[in-house]
Amino acid sequence: MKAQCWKVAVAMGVLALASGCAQQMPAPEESGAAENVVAPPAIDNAVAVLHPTAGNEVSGTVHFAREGDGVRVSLRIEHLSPGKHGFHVHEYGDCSAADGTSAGGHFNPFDAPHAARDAAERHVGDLGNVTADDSGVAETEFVDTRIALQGVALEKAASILGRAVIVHGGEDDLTSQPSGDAGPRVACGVVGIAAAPAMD
Ligand SMILES: [Cu+2]
Ligand SMILES: [Zn+2]
Repeated sequence: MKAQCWKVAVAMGVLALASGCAQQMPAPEESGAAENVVAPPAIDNAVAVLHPTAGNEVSGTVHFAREGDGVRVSLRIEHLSPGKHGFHVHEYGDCSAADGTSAGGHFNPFDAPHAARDAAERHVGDLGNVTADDSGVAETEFVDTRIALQGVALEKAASILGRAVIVHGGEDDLTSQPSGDAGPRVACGVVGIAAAPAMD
């Protein structure tokens, strides 16, 4: 970049680069490998499509959307037994095992105890329970400030991209270690990057 251009760039920020000065920048191919490494973009939306583990029929969709200082979780899960079911983010985005155990334990990057979603100390993945009605459907939404999406930096929060959402056959008692004694894993889905929701 020529010296004149630097002065304009300093004065105007990136706008200068977007206009005339940009044409004097070296093309990316010419500038060496290091400059082809870009910071990961911020992610505003993610989704986990839940598939049943062996012997179960539980399925559903969980949407994650950045909202203020947190992430809004919106879910609909079907074919559950009526009542409460443990609902967590587990460490690995691997639903390959028939019983879902390949997803590992609860996502716990800060070495905290298992606890309720509103506890001061908890696994990042501790999202408590979802409650299915008499027809086996759980449908709810809430905002959580401990799970995050890429590009969000909150205290004691961590990105859940690439991890797995697990739904359990039983209720998370919110106290038993290490995972709330919530019973078998009945559905599993990997958290992936999603498009922004379509506007109505
Ligand atoms: Cu779990
Ligand atoms: Zn936990």
